[in-house]
Amino acid sequence: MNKDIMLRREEMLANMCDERARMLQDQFNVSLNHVHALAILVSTFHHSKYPSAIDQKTFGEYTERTAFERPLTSGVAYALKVPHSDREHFEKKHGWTIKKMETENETLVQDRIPENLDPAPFQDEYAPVIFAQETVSHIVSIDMMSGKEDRENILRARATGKGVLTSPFKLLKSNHLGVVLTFAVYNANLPPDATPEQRIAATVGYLGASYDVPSLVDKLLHQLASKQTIVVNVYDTTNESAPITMYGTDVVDTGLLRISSLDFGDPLRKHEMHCRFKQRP
Ligand code: WA2
Repeated sequence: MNKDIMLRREEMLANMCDERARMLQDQFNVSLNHVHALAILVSTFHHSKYPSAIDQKTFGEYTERTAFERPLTSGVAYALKVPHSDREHFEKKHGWTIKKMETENETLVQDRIPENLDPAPFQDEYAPVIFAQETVSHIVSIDMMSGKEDRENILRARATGKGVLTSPFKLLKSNHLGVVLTFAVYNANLPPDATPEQRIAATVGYLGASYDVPSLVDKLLHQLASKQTIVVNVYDTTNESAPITMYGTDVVDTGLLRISSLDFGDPLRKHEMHCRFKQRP
């Protein structure tokens, strides 16, 4: 093929891929900022006001009405930090027991409603969801610390004060891989240089958002007229030797490959977008 045409093809693929990567990154960043603001909302109107100005109904309505501000998210929820010593009092007050997250035996577990889940076994502390957007109401009363990915996120979010992301994993009641973004909620306005110990001690809860990556990225890419031209894959490349596919199907080698970088704001996680033309020239 003509060298000039080859170069232009390469440039075209690079531009299309970079544009899509930037769109995805920007939309993620927009929703990250709004999830952060929700964490401050809960701190202000639930923890710093007596009596609290937020209950499930208020939280459900507010998060549903502001869902347009959080592109790519499938739902937001708030989990409370409950030490074991407070468990009995907490369960009496809410009229339900803290439930264990069950991920094994998917088909059966997927259909279970919270009332039928097993109580969480003894732990030093729990993170039961007390408020949820309608779209993720199935996680209310579940101890988020009983799920591996959610637990790691909670521990890292509260020690750092930053928004943190999980590796891709299968979300509850979803057939897709997704990720969870978590912000800790503190009972005081901590200085930016607070130590992890001070942060952990000041933690009162965790505001989280779930991202059903395949359906949400699909929606985003459909807004652009490129579906017929290029194939897009998104990977979690945190472990360079074992990338995890977050979006897209098996790769067919059609010659050119463009890798655009993606930054979702969590320095511990690395992501990439890979683009190819659908057809060989
Ligand atoms: N949200 C929705 N679906 C899930 C999930 C989750 N976590 N985990 C597994 N499936 C309340 O970080 C605190 C949300 C966890 C926040």
